[in-house]
Amino acid sequence: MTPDVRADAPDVAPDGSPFAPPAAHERHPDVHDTRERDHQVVKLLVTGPFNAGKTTLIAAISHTGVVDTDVATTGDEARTKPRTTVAMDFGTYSITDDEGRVELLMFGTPGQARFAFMTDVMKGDVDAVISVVDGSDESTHADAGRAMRSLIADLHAPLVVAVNRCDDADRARRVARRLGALSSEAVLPCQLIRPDASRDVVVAALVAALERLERPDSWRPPLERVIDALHRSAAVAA
Ligand SMILES: Nc1nc2c(ncn2[C@@H]2O[C@H](COP(=O)(O)OP(=O)(O)O)[C@@H](O)[C@H]2O)c(=O)[nH]1
Ligand SMILES: [Mg+2]
Repeated sequence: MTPDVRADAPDVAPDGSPFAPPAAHERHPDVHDTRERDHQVVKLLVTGPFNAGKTTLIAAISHTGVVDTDVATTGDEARTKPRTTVAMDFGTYSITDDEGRVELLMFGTPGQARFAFMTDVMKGDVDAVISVVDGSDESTHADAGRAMRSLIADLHAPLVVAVNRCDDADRARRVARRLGALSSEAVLPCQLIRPDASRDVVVAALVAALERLERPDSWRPPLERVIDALHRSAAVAA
């Protein structure tokens, strides 16, 4: 039997309840568009293989204690380090000034290949991505390359490659290119064990976000304010 469809019938949801499309102001919003002018959020994804230095980077910047999900490592990985991230690391860096509040949210993915889907989920909704790789341990580069190529496929946010445990810019560039980074992507050699190196990497990611700004011009000042604050905190720490 064909369903009884009347032009004047109210919309009905599949469960039979009355359904009307939400008004424009009720629709689930893009968080960036609806956030109040004086409270902006900037999101960074920190990704890369196991033991590269991701948690160290987030912990160096975060104002709040990093919400980590590190647990005792098992199997072969236990030989590399005793604890490892199994869900997301989460850290924040907030500034409040005359213009209002800007919150930098940093999300760190677990490094093991079995968690690669989390990077795929997150990479579509951040302002920039930091890929941390270990410049000193080539045995990690096969995994790092697979992760990098998968990350870059259909990535719209700008990418900064942080080659950790490395001091040489040429070597860092060579490592990043070998792992699949494009020549247009920023590459930084760094020692993330030093907090100022973490700051430099985060600033580079925010600068890359500024340069690739696809959001309205109103996004420029919040990004610039976070960059300024990070520069100032670096000067104070020095
Ligand atoms: N020597 C040295 N150790 C580092 C550096 N960065 C991180 N580490 C150490 O390497 C280990 C793994 O770092 P972690 O941030 O947990 O790696 P993740 O698995 O990518 O989150 C930790 O014990 C860090 O303290 C670095 O630049 N130099
Ligand atoms: Mg970690």
